[in-house]
Amino acid sequence: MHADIDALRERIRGAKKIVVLTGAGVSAESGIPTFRGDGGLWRNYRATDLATPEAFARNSALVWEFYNWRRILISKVECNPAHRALAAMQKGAADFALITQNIDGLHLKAGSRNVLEIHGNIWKVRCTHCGDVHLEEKPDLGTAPACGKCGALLRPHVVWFGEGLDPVLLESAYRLSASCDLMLVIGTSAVVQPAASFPSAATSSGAFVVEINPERTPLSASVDLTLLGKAGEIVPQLVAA
Ligand code: BJW
Ligand code: ZN
Repeated sequence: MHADIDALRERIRGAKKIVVLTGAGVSAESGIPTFRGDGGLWRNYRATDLATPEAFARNSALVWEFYNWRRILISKVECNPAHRALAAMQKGAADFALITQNIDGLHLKAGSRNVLEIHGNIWKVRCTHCGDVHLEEKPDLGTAPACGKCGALLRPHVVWFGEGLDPVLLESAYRLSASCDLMLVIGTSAVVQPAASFPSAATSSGAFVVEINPERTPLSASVDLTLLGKAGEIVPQLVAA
């Protein structure tokens, strides 16, 4: 493991273009529950069952309760060593982009730039009628927040199952993945598409792909290196002087 980390640190130093793909595991050590696995439950609902347009159509108040609960939680947590180390890694890199599936905004808060939030941002809301998107800073928006422009129901500006990703972001994410020489895949179960396909786009283009996760994932068999461990413990070692 130490030899792997030393070699990877050298590889990071020499890379022309680094792309990092993150998932919920990178925020786990900040105290934000992941979607799958232990602690992925909320009031007897699976988080993934509430992250759907069908759930919102059936019971928008319940979905808003879930998102308000997460907004309140996220408003109270701090970035962790993994977020900070990725921001530091970017400072020393020639070309660096960070693609995140997380909606918590913690990469930006830690100082990362060139961040593609492909599943949206929990601090943004979108009108279900006029489509207006804006930031709402107050954590608890109640169970039926209304659009200031047209009065219709607002929804979180996030991407639920069955919804398409922003085509501009999606195209950028694929282009970045297929043009980097090093990709780090951190804290994702790699089961949700299309994000789970970015590493293979990188591999196909000849990039060296590294996975950092305490558990093996469907990606583990095809990446060049798996570092088994917590993001907050491993990532800082990759940027240590
Ligand atoms: C640690 C750690 C520590 C713990 N350190 N690590 C092709 C094949 C099959 C299905 C599909 C397909 N294409 C599309 C689909 C359907 C679907 C899908 O992928 N389903 C699969 C589950 C089967 N995909 C979609 O619907 C997507 N839309 C789409 O493709 O649209 C096509 C379309 C085109 C045109 C018109 C219409 C449609 C959209 C997917 C949106 C996902 N949304 C969510 C909710 C976002 C909002 C919110 O957060 O509330 O995104 S679901 C949830 O999963 C969330 C996450 O971003 C996403 C990924 O989860 P992630 O980050 O990997 O978290 P976990 O919990 O799964 O894993 C955590 C990992 O961390 C674990 O591995 C731990 O071991 C690890 N870990 N502690 C490091 N300390
Ligand atoms: Zn509106």
